[in-house]
Formats: sequence, C-alpha cells, structure tokens
Amino acid sequence: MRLWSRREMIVSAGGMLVLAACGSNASSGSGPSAGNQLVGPHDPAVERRDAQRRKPGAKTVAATVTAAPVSVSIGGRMVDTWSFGDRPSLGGIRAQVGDLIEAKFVNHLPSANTLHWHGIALRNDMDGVHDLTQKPVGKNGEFTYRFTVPDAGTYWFHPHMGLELDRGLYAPLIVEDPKDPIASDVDVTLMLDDWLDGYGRTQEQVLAGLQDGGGHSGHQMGGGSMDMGSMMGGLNGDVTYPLHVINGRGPTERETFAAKPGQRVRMRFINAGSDTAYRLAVGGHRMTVTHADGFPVEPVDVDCVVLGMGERYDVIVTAASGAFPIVAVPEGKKDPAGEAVLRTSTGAATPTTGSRPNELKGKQITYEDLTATKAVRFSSKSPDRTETIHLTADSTKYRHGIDNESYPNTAPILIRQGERLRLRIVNDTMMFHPIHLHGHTFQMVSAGSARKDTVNVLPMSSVDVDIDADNPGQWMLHCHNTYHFESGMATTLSYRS
Ligand SMILES: [Cu+2]
Repeated sequence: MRLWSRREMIVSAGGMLVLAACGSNASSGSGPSAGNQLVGPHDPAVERRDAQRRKPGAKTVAATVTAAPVSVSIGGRMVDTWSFGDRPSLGGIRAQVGDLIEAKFVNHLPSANTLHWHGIALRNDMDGVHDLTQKPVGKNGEFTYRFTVPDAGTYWFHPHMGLELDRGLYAPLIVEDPKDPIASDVDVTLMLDDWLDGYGRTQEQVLAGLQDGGGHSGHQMGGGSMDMGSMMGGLNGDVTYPLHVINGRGPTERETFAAKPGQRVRMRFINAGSDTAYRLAVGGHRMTVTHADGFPVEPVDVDCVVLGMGERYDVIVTAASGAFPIVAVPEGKKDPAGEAVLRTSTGAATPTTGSRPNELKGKQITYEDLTATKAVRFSSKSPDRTETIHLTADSTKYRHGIDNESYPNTAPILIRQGERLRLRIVNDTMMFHPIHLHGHTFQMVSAGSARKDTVNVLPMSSVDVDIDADNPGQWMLHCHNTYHFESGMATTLSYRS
C-alpha cells in the first residue's frame, strides 16, 4: 500500500529522512515510532548491510574521475562537450569482484554534479543521487566514493543531474570475476550513445522543443517515429539525433577491434543513450548472449540484440577471418547508425560505412529467451506482496510521471528489509520506457527470469519483476530516457524501519 506522497517526506537537519505525516523525528530503527521512519543513506542499517559485503584483505582500486569540458573530434567535427576522459566512454574503471573502489570525483564542470554507479548493489550513501543520498558536488569540488563491488559484471557510471547524461559524461565500470566460467581471448566494451553536442542544439533546447510539442518532437504532434514493426512497438523516441556514436566515435572515425580468427571475443554492450534504443549486430557472426545487465544468463545464440537506455548485454563472438561491420541501428529512427569494425585479418577490405548486415533482421534477443543461471537465480519463495505502478504522461505538456504525479511529488514505494516485493509496472503511454532501479538487481517474472536492473516496458504493456529487499536505503526507480526522467518519470524504492 502506498500511503505517503513525497510532499510528506522531509529531510531533517541531521540528514535523516522521516515521514512528516507521521510526526516522527529523526531517530531511526527503534522507539515508539518505529515503523514510520525511512531508512536514510546514513542510517546504521546501511553500514550493517555494507559490512556483510566487505571481505578481509579486499583489494582497493583507487581511481580519479574528473568531469571536465573537452574539445574532441566527433563525427569529423570538433565539438565542445563534457566528459570524464579525452573522449566520451574513456576514463572507466576495472576491478575484480569484492574489491573496494575508492573513486575520487573531481568536478571541473561549471555546474554541480554527482556520480551514479549504474547497476551496482552498493551502500546507499555512495549511490550518487543529489539531494537523496548526498549533496551535489559544486564547481571545483571533490567527493570520494568508497564502495565494495559485490557482483561481477558490466556496469557504468554517469551523472544524475538534469540533462547532463545527454552530453559525454559516461564511462564503463567493469567488474571481473577471476573464476568466470565464460572464457574469452579478447574482452572489449562498446558504449552506444545518441549525440547532440556541437551539432546545433543544446539539451535544454531539445527539452524546450519537446515541451512546446513542436518540431520533430512531442508524442502527439506527429513527431517521434512510428514504427509498429520494431521491437519497441510504437513510438521509438522523441528526439532526432544528427549522430550516433560507439565509444565516442562517429561512423567515419569508427573504432577497430582487433582479434585473431577463431578467438572468442567478449563484447560488452552498454546503451548510454538518452532517447534511443539500439539494434546491434556484428556482420557475418552470430553471438552468444551470456550476461544481461551484468548478471549471467543461460547462454543463448542470436543474430542481434536490442538494448534500451541503461541496458547492457555481454556476448561472445567466435571471430571469423576478415573485417566485419559492427552496427548499432537506432531502433525505429531514421538517424544514421553507430558503427565500429571487428578485424581479424590485415588484408581484408574495410567494410563500407553505412552497411547493414543481414544479422540485423535475424533472430533478436527477447526477455523470454533469458534465464538466470542457477548461481544468481532468486530462491523459490513467493512474493510477500504485490504492488502496481502506472507509467503516465501528459503529452500535451511533455510531463511524465508515475500514477499521474511527477517527481518529486510521486508516492514512494515503501518496503522493509527482508521482504520480497512483486512490482507490476504498467505502461499507460504510447512510448517505451526503460525503467531502472538503483542498488538492486531484480528478477524478471513475466518474461523469462533474467536478473536485471533496467527493463523496457513497451507501450500499453506491463512487466512484473521481483525485488528482494536486501539493500536498505532510499533508491531511485526511474525511466532512463533522460528527457522523461527530467520531466518527472521517477519515484523511490524507500526502505522503512
Ligand atoms: Cu520513459
């Protein structure tokens, strides 16, 4: 039951979250008003849970993540953008499961910022959501994120402020498992992104255009792109992009990944886009999907994968001899595709830019195909309770929300540690929404059984997921479309004591 709206939640002077409606004060955990208090990011329950993740002798991986303006050639044009490295997608972190990450964030941007570690079951006070788990880090400020990475997999990090994700602020966080049963000879990461900076429109202008319902945008006004045959089953995006990039490179400057014929190439695909799902294939190859959102699945062979924003797939490709296009087509859009090359032979002709491998029309991955491996499958207990939320939109004003309220006025989803919640997410709109939950990897119920942290909910459809409440704190649940999120499609999974 969802009783309180966020209007009734306040953060006390001590930084503890309380439900104002219940008149409780900032103490937490026990006492006469126990049961009415929210478990805030600095609650002792967060530290208790985190202590269970820390292993004696764990290695510390130290990193500095500097967000700064950069000038870089993208799509053959020098553009000014914001990035963590010399180019978007650079400046990532690699660690091993169980390591303690100590990442010093240095903000050289003109605006305040935070870092969010997408997909990691970390301690709540390190989750990087401004005003929910920490204060934003101001210009020239620093903040050190310290957290254990309890699960191997393909993750990434990005800011959680406004429209900044539609700039170049993203990089991978790869957590290796020394005992990984999936052997590979080559291990590469491909970050997909829809690109605006330097091509005439700012993110703010794009949002303003969407709010006006004019131009190419708007749900109602004939904008977006209607393609009923595509996987997303309806409107596929609100924004037309001049360019789509893989690892920060346009099609004419695409990256080449080298391997030898017969080698097993692990490709980690990450959709860092703001408004674009991608259909991705490697010409001349089938691929074996081994992980979804970082967590292992029973291997399944497909020709292509489709990723919503925030989703990841790891695949294994057994490299043939030659040079092959890697193509990420914006699903349901007419924009030019993102491209890269897999090369295993120096003599082979380079694939033509703009080629469209047949594999794009072949067997694509679906959630039904994905089964969590035994090692990560939830126990068989049935859910303690079920809740339903509706994804809603007022397309004339470009307002998005949950149950017809926009964040921060949405009602939190209240939960207690130890519960299993079955969450039904119903999409009442004509757009797909990749819904992302922080700090947890839920299990799919209505389609396959993969462990995931981001799930595409198709237009006028619903998805059921099970959430095991094992990570106390305050966690965002939101649409990973940057413009939907910014216009209100968000709530929190709120632990209470
Ligand atoms: Cu959305």
